[in-house]
Amino acid sequence: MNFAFLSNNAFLKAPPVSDATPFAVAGVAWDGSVTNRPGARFGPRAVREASHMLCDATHPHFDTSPLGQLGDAGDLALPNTSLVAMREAMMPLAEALIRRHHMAWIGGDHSITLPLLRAYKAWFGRPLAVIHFDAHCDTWQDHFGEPSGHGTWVYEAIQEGLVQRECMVQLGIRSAGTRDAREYVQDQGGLIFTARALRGLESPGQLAPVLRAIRARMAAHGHPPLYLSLDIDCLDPAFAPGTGTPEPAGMSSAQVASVLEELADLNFVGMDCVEVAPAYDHAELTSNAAANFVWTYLSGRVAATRSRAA
Ligand SMILES: [Mn+2]
Repeated sequence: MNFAFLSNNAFLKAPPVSDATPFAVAGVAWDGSVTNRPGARFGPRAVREASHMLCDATHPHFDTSPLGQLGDAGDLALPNTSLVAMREAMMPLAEALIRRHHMAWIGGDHSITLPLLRAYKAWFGRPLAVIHFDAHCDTWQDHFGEPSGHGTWVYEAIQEGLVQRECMVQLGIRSAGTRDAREYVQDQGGLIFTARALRGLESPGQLAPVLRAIRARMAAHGHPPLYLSLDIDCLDPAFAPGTGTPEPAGMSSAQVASVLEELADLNFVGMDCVEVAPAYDHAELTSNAAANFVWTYLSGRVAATRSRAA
């Protein structure tokens, strides 16, 4: 099975995954659960392509490069139409990679995060903390007549006990939605920083109260294994037009970068970057932003490992 949209390039031109690559990237080229514009199945290929501009991949903030420790596992071979069949097929593939590598997953639509969290919970034997960037709360309990989709995973993950509720943190939320959906995470004990609450806070200094609150929350709960789920539509469409459900008045690339860089020492165990739909992109803005965030995350992990060893 080899669909035309699967990638034949590699993130940062990294070699294939092996025992010599503690970090790995894998694509999940699935977009069968989108509610508006389809096309995120082409995300992995576009994000990898964009990553090639990063050359030696030495990150200017961390002064380190993931290259040398990073492998690319390619795109997971998955069924193409059924959400249930996709998730079933994905679990053993994800588990095998999680056991051997610190993973960055490139979507695909956001429905891939639920099976990933199931795999992480099984591996760690405990619920995870999650930092979730998104324009959408993804706490809807009905997906246009279906029980599950790309806008339900937060609700499902909390209901299933995959997430430690107090350590569920959302940033950038701003889409239409009723109060019970929009504020569900907060009602469950978690933290929400809406796009409106984050307006004008872009530098590390401006974001200090937000960063402090997130750190305090993780510390208060003993720093559970922390997962980053980054929906590229957290960004304003000016920064990321190439996505299925764009929402104006969103975050800036610099704002997201500040958060990722400043929190890089937290106990991250994996990440995904989802919802890049290249057909709606302009000048590769969106895939460049996604590649940059995945690279920043991986560079931060390498830097954190280095400082722990020192
Ligand atoms: Mn979204």
